[in-house]
Amino acid sequence: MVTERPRPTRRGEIAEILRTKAGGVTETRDEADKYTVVGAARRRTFANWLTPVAEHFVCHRNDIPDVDAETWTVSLTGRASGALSVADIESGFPTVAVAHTMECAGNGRGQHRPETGSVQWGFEAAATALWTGAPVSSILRASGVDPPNESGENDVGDESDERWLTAVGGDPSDDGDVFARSIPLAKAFDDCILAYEMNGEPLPQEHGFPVRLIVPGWYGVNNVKWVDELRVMDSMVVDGSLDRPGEHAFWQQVAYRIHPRGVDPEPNASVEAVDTWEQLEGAVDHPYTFDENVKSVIGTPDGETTVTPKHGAVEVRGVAWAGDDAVDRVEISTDGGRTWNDAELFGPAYAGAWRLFRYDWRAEPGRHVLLSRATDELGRRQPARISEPDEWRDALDDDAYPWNEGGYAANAYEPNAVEVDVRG
Ligand SMILES: Nc1nc2c(c(=O)[nH]1)N[C@H]1C(S)=C(S)[C@@H](COP(=O)(O)O)O[C@H]1N2
Ligand SMILES: [Mo]
Repeated sequence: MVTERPRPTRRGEIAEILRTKAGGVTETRDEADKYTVVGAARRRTFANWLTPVAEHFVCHRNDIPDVDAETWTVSLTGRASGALSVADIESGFPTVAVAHTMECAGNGRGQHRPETGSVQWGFEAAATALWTGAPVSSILRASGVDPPNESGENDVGDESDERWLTAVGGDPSDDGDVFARSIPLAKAFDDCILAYEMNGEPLPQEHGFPVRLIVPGWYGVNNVKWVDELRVMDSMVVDGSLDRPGEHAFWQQVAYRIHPRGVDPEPNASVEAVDTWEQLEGAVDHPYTFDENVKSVIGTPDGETTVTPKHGAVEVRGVAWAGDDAVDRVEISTDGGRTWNDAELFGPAYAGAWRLFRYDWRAEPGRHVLLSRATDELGRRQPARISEPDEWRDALDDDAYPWNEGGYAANAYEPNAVEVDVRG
């Protein structure tokens, strides 16, 4: 399996995306020259709840497929059966919309020291959009799949139901790794959709046209673009799971696993815990990047211009999210982390999407370092920094996020500080 090969065509894709997104995004450095990656160009993207398509980051490994929406089909396989055209998906099922904060599991990788290679994201690979489509639960019921349990209460990670939904992308893979990702069937039934619109516009090519999976509150990688197969299985995808050529397990079992240096994670059929943080705390040896860890980013002031207080105050505004858990609290420091004050949460509160926060800062003239840190409803607070390599899980006891070889799921707050000049 060769996964280090550069992909020359990514340059053309990035140029085209930069053109259509007209300044809303900027290119991010990819050490390996493999990914099509652009992220929010300005910190101010994080001062708003809804991210315009033009400011929404893009991340993928293979070329965008050349799609004919008239002939595209989504095959239902494994314990499901049938095939759906795009027209079937649009008109044969209820139309719903979900809000979803998409965050690349590699967001924050560029904050690891030493560097971990690959795409050097800071905090720019996160965005919230409204996605319109058909509920996965409706599609699966219609294709003969029993819901996870009779009560209809889908407890995500419920160990009594070991079934998984594997979504497969129709993107061509030059190194033979099929883009396939598995999520527990309970999550799929709970709130996932097959989306064909983004913020009320037809799904753009680079975001998965004609249909993509949306997994609210779960890391970007689970949100398979250009879906052409949904397979209901008794385990996560492993090599040989699919009826198609190529390697099937790379994106689930090798890449996007959180592990220390020099480790090759073992593939698993299933896991004891789905919640990424619970896995990190010890439930799973080398965690899978499923739901997003609690995190926050200040959007304004953005540090680019000197600010003038109004009536003595400057509004500090930003966003905080916690995957499919709720954000409980956001604290702001305006003195580099010495003291903290509670911010107010406001605006929409959809499961799987970020919250806005604001704080009235009585700002004195001079230069100040602003920080935000969020706590989720389970009491888990963002760590201050990313650890040294090799501390692994012990880092968590030391208010640090474990440095890991793939640079995944980092949620430390100090690297996202903003320096602000206040006019006298
Ligand atoms: N088919 C397919 N789906 C994919 C990918 C990919 O390479 N191929 N990249 C994933 C990753 S790593 C991320 S972070 C999200 C990004 O979604 P966006 O480009 O719409 O922001 O798409 C995911 N879905
Ligand atoms: Mo990603």
